[in-house]
Amino acid sequence: MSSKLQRAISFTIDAGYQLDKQAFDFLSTLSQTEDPVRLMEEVIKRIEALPQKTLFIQRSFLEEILERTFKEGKEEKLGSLESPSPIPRARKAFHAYAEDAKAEIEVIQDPTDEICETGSIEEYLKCFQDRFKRTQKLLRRRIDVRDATSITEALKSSANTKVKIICMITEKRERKQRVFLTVEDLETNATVLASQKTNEAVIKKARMLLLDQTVCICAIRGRNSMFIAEDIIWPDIPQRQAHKASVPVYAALISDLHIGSKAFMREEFSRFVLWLNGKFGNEDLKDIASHVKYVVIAGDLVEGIGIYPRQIEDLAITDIYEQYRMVSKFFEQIPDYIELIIIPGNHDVSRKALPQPAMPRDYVEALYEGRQVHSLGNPSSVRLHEVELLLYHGRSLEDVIASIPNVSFQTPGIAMKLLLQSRHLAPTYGKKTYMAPEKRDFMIIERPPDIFHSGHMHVIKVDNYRGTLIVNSGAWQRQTEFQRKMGIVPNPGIAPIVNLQTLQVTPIDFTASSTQTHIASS
Ligand code: D5M
Ligand code: ZN
Ligand code: FE
Repeated sequence: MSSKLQRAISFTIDAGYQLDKQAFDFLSTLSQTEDPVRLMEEVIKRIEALPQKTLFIQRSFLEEILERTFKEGKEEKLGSLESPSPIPRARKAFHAYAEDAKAEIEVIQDPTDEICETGSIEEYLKCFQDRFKRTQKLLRRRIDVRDATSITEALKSSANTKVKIICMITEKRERKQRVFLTVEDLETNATVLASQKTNEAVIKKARMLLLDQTVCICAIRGRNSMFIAEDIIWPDIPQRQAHKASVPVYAALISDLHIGSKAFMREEFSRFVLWLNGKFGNEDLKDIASHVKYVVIAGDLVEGIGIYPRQIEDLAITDIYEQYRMVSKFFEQIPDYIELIIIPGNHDVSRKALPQPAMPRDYVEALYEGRQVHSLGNPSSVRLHEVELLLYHGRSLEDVIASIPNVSFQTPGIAMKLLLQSRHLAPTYGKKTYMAPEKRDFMIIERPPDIFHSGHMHVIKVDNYRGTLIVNSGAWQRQTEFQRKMGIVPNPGIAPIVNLQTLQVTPIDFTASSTQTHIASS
């Protein structure tokens, strides 16, 4: 790209606008004979004077300004025809490797068409029973759990003998370096004591327990119906080699756009979209862009309306349909050869309770107008080439943070690791995470994923746990007043890009202008 054209584009973006495809091509051609910077300065000046500002500048608008400027004779000419800037040296044209690579997408699990809850007590019971039975199965695959018995069996054993029980944690209380647990299986319940005096390691483990999760407890049979914990075993995921793609295709993993919010980072997100088009960033970054075959969005596409009290004051777009129309405008700008995969978050139009079905086509038509989108439920599993991704927005991470010591908004990786260990995406019922009872518990992590992708925290984090790549994909929304009050410090505007052939992650920081765009440290 000629440096003048680059400057014209940077100027446009920094002013908060974006050129649509045709306008960009027009400016590109024009820049070989005219001064694109001066044209854009004039264009922005005119837009700023308009009562209704637009985000996307169209070709017709550029043509009109160009024409009018001549006719009105205010400017003699933009640039000079006598000395055309030389046609840019045959710079390396942007050739997208990903354009030639065939997409390989297979949806492994999507709750959308299986949701049938009516909300009766029986259904809650069925859902919890399903959770218990299936988690028990996962636990029993472990050699160290195979000899576990039911609570009833363990209660029959005499005092001071060793027992192992598989149980759900229904209560957890800590007092004077002792954690008291109430546990349950399908038949009965019991009390388990983890005491620092008898076992230093086990009390640490007990503190990591999430309510309503199913684990195996190794204990000594005490008096009454009490057990003294010696060890706690989570179902966990086995250590393994992740699957990798056989070709160098990349996936951009993002989330939490919050389009419609005053704090939506329009410029930064525009840069991201331009980068996907090979029209932003240095040669190294363009090389990465040329391999991007998938853009995966883990929820909160829009800011929504009525999500929290007085949210209206924070909205730039107050109509939900308009919010999705704006999303669609951005989607249209993503090259057609890139496959777009989306799931809803807690700000999107879908029911609030988990599992969430895909955003409904009849309700948010605008979202699906512009281009093809693979729209799935939350959570979903999808295979891209050989690589299995678990996509989950991440609402329950808040519950994990609230109940486990030393886990915070700044450490979403640790919270995600705990969910993998629990083999469940939202163990705790009745806190921040709403859950709808389904006969089948869709939140169980049945298969250990190669990539576990969540958002919601607005803090980018890349981690690895037992062969699973953990990515929390940050956000495209500046810190809101609500988040400031909550002490949440987001680091938005950075997109983690995964090479599916190596599972290496490159976080690209779009918060700086073109020349300074760089690979962020994560
Ligand atoms: O969530 C954005 C961030 O704000 C994320 O870090 C969770 C946090 N958050 C959101 N709602 C709440 C409530 N009600 N309490 C505490 N923390 C919260 P987002 O879903 O994008 O708004
Ligand atoms: Zn969000
Ligand atoms: Fe969210």
